[in-house]
Amino acid sequence: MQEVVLAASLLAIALVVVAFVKVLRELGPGERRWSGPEQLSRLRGRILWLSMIAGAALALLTLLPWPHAVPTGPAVVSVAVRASMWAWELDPTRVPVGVPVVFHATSGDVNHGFGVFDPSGKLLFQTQAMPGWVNKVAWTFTEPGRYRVLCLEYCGLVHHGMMAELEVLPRS
Ligand SMILES: [Cu+2]
Repeated sequence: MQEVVLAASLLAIALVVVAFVKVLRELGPGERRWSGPEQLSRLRGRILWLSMIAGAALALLTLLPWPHAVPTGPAVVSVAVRASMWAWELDPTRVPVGVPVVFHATSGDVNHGFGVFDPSGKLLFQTQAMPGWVNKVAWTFTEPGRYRVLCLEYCGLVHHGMMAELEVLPRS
């Protein structure tokens, strides 16, 4: 499924690039310039191209490492996550530090956003909790402590009250 989305996205990006290049080629030399002095116009053009190339490179970097394999094996801890209006059910609610934890997130009613925050309140990772679908997300906690689960997608009146706690236990 992710491969299909990636292929469709790349195809759409390629179409936009083709259209952009076609328009650029059809413009006359005078039309290609921005108004203002020639040198400033060229500088603006270079800045535009550089920022587009840097943006594309940064976007590609976010895809690495590819494929986004979810770790498996005996060392992996699985946590079942079930969202519903307006509560989280996590099973188990305690996980060990330093071990890959794979969260299997789903929902019993509408879409929710499964977000896990560290004890200082920083968002570590998130995925959608959707009805009829299980999204997997893996995380290795490096510090023991009490982590908070909050809903990141508005899902009705008591959305703000959708909280749960996940305890990360120190190595025994
Ligand atoms: Cu919600």
